[in-house]
This record gives sequence, C-alpha cells and structure tokens, in this order.
Amino acid sequence: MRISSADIIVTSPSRNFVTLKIVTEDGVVGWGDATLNGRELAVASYLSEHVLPLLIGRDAHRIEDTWQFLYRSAYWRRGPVTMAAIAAVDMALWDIKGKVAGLPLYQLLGGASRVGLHTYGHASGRDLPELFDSVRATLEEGHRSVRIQTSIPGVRAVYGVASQAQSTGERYDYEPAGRGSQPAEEDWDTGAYLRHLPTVFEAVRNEFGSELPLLHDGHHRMTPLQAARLGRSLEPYDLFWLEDCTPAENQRALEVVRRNTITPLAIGEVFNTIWDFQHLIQAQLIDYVRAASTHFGGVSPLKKVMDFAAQYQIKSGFHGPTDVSPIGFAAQVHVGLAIHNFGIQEYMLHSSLTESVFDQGMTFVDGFLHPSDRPGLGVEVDEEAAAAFPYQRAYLPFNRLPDGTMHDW
Ligand code: CS2
Ligand code: MG
Repeated sequence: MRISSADIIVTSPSRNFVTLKIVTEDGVVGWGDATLNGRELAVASYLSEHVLPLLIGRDAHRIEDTWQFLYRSAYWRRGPVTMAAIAAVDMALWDIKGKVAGLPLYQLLGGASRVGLHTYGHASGRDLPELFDSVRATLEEGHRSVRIQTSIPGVRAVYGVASQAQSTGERYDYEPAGRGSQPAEEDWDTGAYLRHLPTVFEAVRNEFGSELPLLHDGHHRMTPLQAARLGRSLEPYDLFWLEDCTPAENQRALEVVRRNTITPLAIGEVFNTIWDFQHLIQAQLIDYVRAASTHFGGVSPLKKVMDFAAQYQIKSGFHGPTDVSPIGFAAQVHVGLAIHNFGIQEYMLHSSLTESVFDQGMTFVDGFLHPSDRPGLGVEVDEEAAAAFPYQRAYLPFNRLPDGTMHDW
C-alpha cells in the first residue's frame, strides 16, 4: 500500500499545532503530530523540505523500516526537531495501519491492560485559598491526582501558576507559550522556593487529607543538592512524584538526588530518544518515564522505552500538556492502555477551539481516560476549520534570578 501524498497543516486554534497528513493510493488517511512548542515552523520545514519527498511511493505498512530509514539515513541523528518530525510520520503510519485493520491502535499494541488511564490535572494558585479552589476544580474535572504549583512570596511571576502575569483571559493551561514577538520574562529565586514549597504541601495535605495523590514539577531549576533537599523536605507529604528536579543534560545529578531522598522521581519530557533514558533506567535513578510520543519519535520508540523500563519496575508518566496535539495525545493514550507498566497520564484538556479542529473520540469517565475505539488513533482533523486559524508566533517564557542571571527552565 503505497503513500501517494503527504502534507503539513499548521494551525493555531488557541495555540500552534503542526500536523502531518499522509494519504495512501487507496485513499486511507493517517494523521501525525509534529508540534514543538515555540519552534513549530522548524519542524514543519524539516518535514516539508527533507522528509515528505522521501515518503511518496513508500509502503505505508512498513512502519519500523520507515522509522529506521528516517533516523539512520540522515547521519545527524536525534534532537527535538528531527524526532518530532519522525514522530509525526510514525504516528500517521500507525493510524493508517489501524484504519486498514479496522482496529484502534491499542489493539495492535497487544490490547487493553486496564479499564482506562488514571490521570492527573493541574492545580495552582497565588495563595492557599486560590490553590485550594484550583485543586477542587481539578477534582471536579474528574482527575484523581493533582499537580500542585504555587506562587512564591516576593517572586513576581512563576511559571505554571495559572492566574499570574501572562494569563490571557483564556484558561492559562491552553497557552503557556505567549503569543507575540518576544518571550515573557519571569522571575526565579530557588532559596525562597525551597523554603516555601513544603509549607504549601503541608497546607494541602491538611486540607485534602492523606490519600489524594499529589505531584509537583520542578521545571529543571535546581542543583543536585537543592533537589535532594527538596525531595527530603517533601517526604512527609508523600508525593506521587517530583518531576524534572534538575536540568536534564546532567544525568549524574540524579544520583545525588536519589541517594538522599525516597521521594519518587519523574523525568524526561524534553528527552528525544531511548538513549536519553538508558543510564537513568539501568541505574534505577527514576521511577517514571516522562517522554511524549510527539517529542520522542512516535508510538514505536515509546513502546520500546516502556518495555525496557519494565525490566526495572519503572512506569510511564507521559508528558501530556496542551502543546502535544490531540493526535499526539491520543497516540500515547493508546500506548498507556496497552502496556503493563503504565503509571499515570498527565491530562490538561484541550480548549474547545482546539477541539473544533481536532475531533477526538476519547472518553474521560469516572476518572478513567480511554482512547477512542475508532480504527487507528481515533482523531480526525477538520482541514477547513484548521485553515481559519493561521499560525501565530509564540514563545514560552524564560526566567532570571534576582540578580538578573538567566536561569534554567
Ligand atoms: C510542563 C509543560 O506539563 C508539564 O509538565 O512541564 O507545561 C511544559 O512546560 C510545556 O509542555 C513546554 O512546552
Ligand atoms: Mg513538566
């Protein structure tokens, strides 16, 4: 079954998305997500200039061979742009295979291992009353686990706090990458953060009890020792995980953290390949794999890294922000349903505008997320609707320390 055409759709319903459409000679359509937040057009151009011409005439059924061809033949491997491009092709081909087979993707991956996926949602606030309201709203949405982010006294604007500075009127989660020609500047003070955060978790535990699973995202901002100290000071509050506590480049940092705390660790939303996880998994330095199908080369490598992680009792916690499109999100929901070592799924809910372009058939009932039972990924794109939302330049914010030093994400 040959590929007869391949096209890129760039659309911005609430936020930018890059979508690949592959069509076979007998008219089967496959969709893939190639969205790289803040650098979207680089992937669109990588695909249209270098990859799409290679796809025409290839056998759409040869998913693994096509993946290896795009990965190995380029000579320069890996990196977020390359891997988001390969991810889109991989997803689109799995979508096609599912449609031809008449089966949802999870059935091709071994079938369901559970009734549905437990999710976590985001809660945040400038102060405790606002945070508590946000936790309640997150629970009302159906999540049974909650990520807690908070303002820090004396620090003007902190990433991940919905009601702060760059909020645009729409729900913050929809567009943390602010539209405009320059990124927003935020503040950071690690000392103040390390002092304040345990007091917030203590208050949340007092308000919501000991059973609610709580998570926190450190956004790569600590040194190894700072992260170890935070992990230890949060132990009384029994976190489900502490995410991205140190910058991902220095993997040995996790050894320091691990030696000093039993707070579970999740990492890897900015990782691109299984090799980024190799040491962390083998040395058992993490508990959850945070990869996202879209930034990790697609469905095929996501399944492989989880099978590798399974040997070490490490579970999935796939990255599920709104900058992963409904297509990329569906791809990893199928993987999560099929694998044995599923942990939890981050679920931020796309805006109604996004859903007017991407028709997703998944369900979220009684705290369980279930992929669509339509054949393939189960997401269809309304191209006419997409055309009404042209690309808008957008950047994630960055942050500086109190003395003006540029700091880590
Ligand atoms: C965050 C993301 O979801 C998360 O855990 O780290 O919101 C992240 O900041 C964005 O996906 C960046 O594009
Ligand atoms: Mg994160």
